[in-house]
Amino acid sequence: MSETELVIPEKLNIAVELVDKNLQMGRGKKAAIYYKDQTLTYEDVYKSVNKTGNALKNLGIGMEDRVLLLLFDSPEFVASFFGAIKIGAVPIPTNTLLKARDYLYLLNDSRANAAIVDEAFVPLIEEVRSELLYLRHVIVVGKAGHSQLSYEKLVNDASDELVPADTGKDDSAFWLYSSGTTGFPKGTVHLQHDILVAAELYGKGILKINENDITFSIAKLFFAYGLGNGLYLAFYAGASTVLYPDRFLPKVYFHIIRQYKPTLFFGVPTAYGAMLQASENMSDIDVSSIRYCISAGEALPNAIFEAWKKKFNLLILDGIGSTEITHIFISNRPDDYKGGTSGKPVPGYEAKIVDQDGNKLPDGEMGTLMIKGDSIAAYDWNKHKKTKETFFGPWINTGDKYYVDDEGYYTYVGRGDDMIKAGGIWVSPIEVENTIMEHEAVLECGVIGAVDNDSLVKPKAFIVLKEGFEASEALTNEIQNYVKERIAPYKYPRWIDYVTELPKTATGKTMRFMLRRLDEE
Ligand code: 3UK
Repeated sequence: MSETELVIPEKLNIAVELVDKNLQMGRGKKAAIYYKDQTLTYEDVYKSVNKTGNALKNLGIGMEDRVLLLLFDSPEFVASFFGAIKIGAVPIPTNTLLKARDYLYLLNDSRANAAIVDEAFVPLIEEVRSELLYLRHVIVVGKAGHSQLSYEKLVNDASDELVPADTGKDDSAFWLYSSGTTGFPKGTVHLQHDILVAAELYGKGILKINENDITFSIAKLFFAYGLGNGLYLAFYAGASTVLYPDRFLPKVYFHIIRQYKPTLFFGVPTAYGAMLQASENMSDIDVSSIRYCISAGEALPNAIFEAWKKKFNLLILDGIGSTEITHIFISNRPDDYKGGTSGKPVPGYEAKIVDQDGNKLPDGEMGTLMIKGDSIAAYDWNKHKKTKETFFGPWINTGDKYYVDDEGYYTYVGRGDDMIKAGGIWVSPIEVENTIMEHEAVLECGVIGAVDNDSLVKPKAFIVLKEGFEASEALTNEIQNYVKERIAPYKYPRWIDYVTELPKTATGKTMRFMLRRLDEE
């Protein structure tokens, strides 16, 4: 589609565009969400959104107030996300894999005055509650305690009619926290029109999503990737989505596919690798409903792309997206793909590869990938310097190193910073290093991304031990568990190398690029 076809109205509330519009289009009785053994129609969703919006309003929450969501993929997530947006408040879907200290940081940094949390997370919130500076209401999906409010009760008591807040296309709509190099995540501020642009350009433009589609995403809704796949790409087209609240295992993916018959399957490279392996001893696989598989989060190795095509006769369309750009902006497409590459820019976005001074490089040369497009976030909350380093007028610096070949395909080469993408999820080496450093045996350490047998990147630690401690498998296990207990478990180092010293700059900073070179040898 050309940019001119998408007209963004001045007055815009994205909850109305994605929910109410479907009723206006006669889809009230159509399935919007498949969840466990329930089917929720667009009318069901519309009412639950209105009720949740009213429930928040009744608590005094209004325009621009932040509402943190700590929820599993569920109808309550959808109602809370759009309910908040509909009243002009700003939902912040939050990673459910974190620890109490992380939630303390997120709640204080965002100054959310309400949080809607699943009962499973109540102990984590209560653990830090006395340190929370701004949070006024803890609304619990499930069993609420003394100092909390019951989501169910608030929603039951609320009206199912709600006039949307008078928001414009450039009002804040939602935030997503994304890990930064320092270890502290940054709140990425998205506006009302960002989702509209992403859904039109990528969802309709590349995937040709229509109301007959059923999407299924293994990336959860709290990830920018999952939020698109599992929610707004589907709702924008009046399609249906399968939501699954629990942890995934490769076999479970296949069972869900057989049960709900999705037409679009969204995975990450690590999951495709694990599914290929699990499929070896499964006899009840049926993927015949799938039109295309999609991969993002990290580069899809060509070997996985080829093996999947051979085994299931299905294409995996690799595309690169980011939290800041809302969704995928360079992608392979059904009729134009090349394994091992991210494909070509999604029409409506522009890409350029630049050198250190920001000058465009000739094709074939590796440099920093810059993107221009109208779904790019407005700024990073309360991070002025980071905002200046990232956003350049209509362009954004992705922080990724790419080159474009003579056929126009973009190939990912690596990050421009030390950040690690493991299983499609950000890991800050500094956060892992700081945690390992607290272990009594550790004198110094450096963490980098290293590749496994599937060519996928995972955290690896280089450790200098204190005098009196000896390297052993038992110590490795101990340090790995130590990390898992203290920070989100997926951040633990999969390998540990014990060394006598770390490469350092003159000022004493660990040179991670030297460790990466060491690792490649
Ligand atoms: C890396 C990729 C190579 C790259 C995301 C789809 O991953 C998403 O967002 P995040 O903010 O991370 C963004 C960064 O991840 N990356 C993502 N996809 C690819 N590298 N090939 C890929 N296909 O470093 C990028 O800057 O977590 C993915 C849709 C929405 C998203 N937010």
